Amino acid sequence: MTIDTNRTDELVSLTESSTAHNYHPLPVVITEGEGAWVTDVEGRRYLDCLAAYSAVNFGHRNPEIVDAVRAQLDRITLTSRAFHHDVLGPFARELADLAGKDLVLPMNTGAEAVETAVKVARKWGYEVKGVPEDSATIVVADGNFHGRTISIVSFSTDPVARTHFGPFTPGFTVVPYGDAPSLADAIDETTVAVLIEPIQGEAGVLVPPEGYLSQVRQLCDARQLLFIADEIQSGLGRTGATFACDHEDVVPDLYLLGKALGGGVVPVSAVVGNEDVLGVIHPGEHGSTFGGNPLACAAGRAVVGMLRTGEWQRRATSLGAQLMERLEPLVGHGLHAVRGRGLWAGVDIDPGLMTGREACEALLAEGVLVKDTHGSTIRLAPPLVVEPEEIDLAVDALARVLAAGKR
Ligand code: IF1
Repeated sequence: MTIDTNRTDELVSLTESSTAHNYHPLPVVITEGEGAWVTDVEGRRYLDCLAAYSAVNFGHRNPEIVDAVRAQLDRITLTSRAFHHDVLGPFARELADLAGKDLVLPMNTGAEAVETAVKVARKWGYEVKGVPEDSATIVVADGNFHGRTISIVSFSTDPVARTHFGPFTPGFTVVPYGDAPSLADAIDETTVAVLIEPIQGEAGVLVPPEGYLSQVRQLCDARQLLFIADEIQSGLGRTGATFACDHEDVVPDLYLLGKALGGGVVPVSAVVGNEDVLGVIHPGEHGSTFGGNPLACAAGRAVVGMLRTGEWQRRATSLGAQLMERLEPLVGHGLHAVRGRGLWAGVDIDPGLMTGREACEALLAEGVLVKDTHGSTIRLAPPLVVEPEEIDLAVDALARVLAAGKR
């Protein structure tokens, strides 16, 4: 049966003729979503195993989040921070309490949270630690992904993210990820912070060696540095804990949150920390038009409320165990390796079999949406509402794709 793809083709060419080509999407045009499933303009359904890079942890159009946002839409959506509004205080207190911290600095995108943290760390370095003015350095890890702004790509190690975007922002030192001794060696009198992802997402869901986060924490304590954990992708339930740092009982000085904090409905990000760090920022020194807006805070409150009971974290743990149990037997049968934590897996396909993109296209034809990272690695991160039988469906589809690729 030939499927009519006119509508898809029409919309793809309209998009491609009307937008800058900063992405190379798979040839699917999505028009609806609910829970872990999306539907394209031809009426075909797909299991979404990307969840917008963990921004849709709670499922497409989660009813609790949509209801909270819908109610806020009928009250007020934006005041700017020139005035108070009645949702920011409750949201910030509830989020700070979830993180065991004093204060929240609300922003919108993950990159803004990262940029905010860089500014806070530098200011803290000059005003609290006493680092000489304009000399602050921050240690970051190779393979990092923290966003797309000029300062953030200044410390990226991915040529695709950096080429022809110079000149770059100084003040960053790159060390191998997961290697505490090299981190120790990189610290000097100008160092003010260490910024890392507790699990590297874009690098392919790289879980650092057990104890690495604790070593980073100890080094930061010993050398009076801020430990900044970018939990924008790893946080808020994805790894089976509220924060990925929780797996080592490590508490960073600043949590960077985003993506799922807005429930996949509105952009919400935040820098969460204690007064002795975030207190270096005074009125007029930092902010954003939409940061902490009522609509964002309504979504954020719903998300924080959902995370408070631990059920979403437990769900990610059990579904993640099932996912890994199903993936592991494929190693040596088309897969080179699988790794991950909670409901988040990085899958290295045998490069001789197919590229990551080819795997994504083949899985698309099987009704499963995934995204490659680099080379032949794909990530699997369905919304945490996914059902056990749907985990099986996704892995069965991958097994079929690998078997077909072998011929
Ligand atoms: C794209 C992946 C890319 C992030 C971490 C900060 C940010 C991100 C750990 C910035 C954003 C997104 C960006 C998006 C695709 C996705 C991504 F890593 F998740 F896979 F690009 F590498 N810290 N990651 O993962 O947050 O400003 O985007 O809200 O740029 O295509 P943002």
